[in-house]
Amino acid sequence: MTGTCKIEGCTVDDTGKCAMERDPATCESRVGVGASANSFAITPKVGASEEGEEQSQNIGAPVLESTERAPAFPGSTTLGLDVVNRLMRSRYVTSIGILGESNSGKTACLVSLYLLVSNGQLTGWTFADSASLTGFEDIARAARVWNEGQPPDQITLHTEMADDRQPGLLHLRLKRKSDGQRVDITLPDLPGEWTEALIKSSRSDRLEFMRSAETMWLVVDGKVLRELTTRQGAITRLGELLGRLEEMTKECPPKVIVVVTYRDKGALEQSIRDRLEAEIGKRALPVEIVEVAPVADDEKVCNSGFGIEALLDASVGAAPKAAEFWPSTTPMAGSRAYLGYRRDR
Ligand SMILES: Nc1nc2c(ncn2[C@@H]2O[C@H](COP(=O)(O)OP(=O)(O)OP(=O)(O)O)[C@@H](O)[C@H]2O)c(=O)[nH]1
Ligand SMILES: [Mg+2]
Repeated sequence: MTGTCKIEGCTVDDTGKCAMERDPATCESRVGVGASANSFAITPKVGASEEGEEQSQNIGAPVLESTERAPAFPGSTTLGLDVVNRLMRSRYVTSIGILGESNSGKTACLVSLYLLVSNGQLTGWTFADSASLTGFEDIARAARVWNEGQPPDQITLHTEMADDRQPGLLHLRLKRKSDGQRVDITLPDLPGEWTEALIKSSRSDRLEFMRSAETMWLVVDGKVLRELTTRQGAITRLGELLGRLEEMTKECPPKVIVVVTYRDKGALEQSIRDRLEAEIGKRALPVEIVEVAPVADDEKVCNSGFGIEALLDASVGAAPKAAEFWPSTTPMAGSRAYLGYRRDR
């Protein structure tokens, strides 16, 4: 006898295979199987009915269990540099760089530009296309959430990057009404910390992509500039930022636009403007000052979106004046040099 089987050499206990090639559960040679063999004979019937019920319940259910997966991180809705590079290979794209401290109004300018162009409220431009509509929608969403008819305190939220080292870019294709020219622009939405790190510690590795920018917006918080106690600090930091930028873009200096927000608090006083210009004058970069109000608290002073079109025109250039097709030139006496040549001799 071997194990539970009476037959010498049967390995049913180890291998599960009966030496007599019978069903191990019902083989009579196995010790103690007789009784259980009967129960085996009955149970399959009960099991079969249960199984049948179970099967009928499972009709229409998914055939395979879904595998347990860790939730994926949401994809970035702004464009990565690789996508923008591909875009730039296919057509001319004007790259605009945006720098500015936290809460200066960088994102608000982007939201305002997007809302103005998507609602057809720019006089000289119309919307043609965008490769990052969801990116614009994401930053514009907060502007649409009103509390019982009141606009929110914060129109935009502090910009946070999914990847602290990779910039996210937004793309717009606009059609200039005056000459029908289509212009592609890319604009980054970066957190203010990137600019603050550039000013404080000259950290510019993350801003490498901005070296190719044709135009650079340096956004300055107009509220801080208007406040006497914070004014000098803001002007000094702007000067330092201009210095860093000059250093960064030595080979190909961009056109710089100092964008002063909070125009809804009134036009910048001449004395503040003079001090700004004096600080700017210390640098070699060409700089223009544009006052904007992407969001206006007081619409009596100016509407939301004030100055954004001027900023766009200053960034991509207004349409060149069309040359007169056939200018009439009345000949002046003695001006026909060829015919008059040596006539006097
Ligand atoms: N009234 C008024 N509010 C403004 C103006 N510009 C910006 N704001 C407000 O300032 C807040 C901060 O502006 P953001 O555009 O988020 O600032 P940011 O530079 O993107 O800030 P970070 O993302 O933190 O770097 C916004 O929620 C607006 O409500 C403006 O011209 N007028
Ligand atoms: Mg922001």
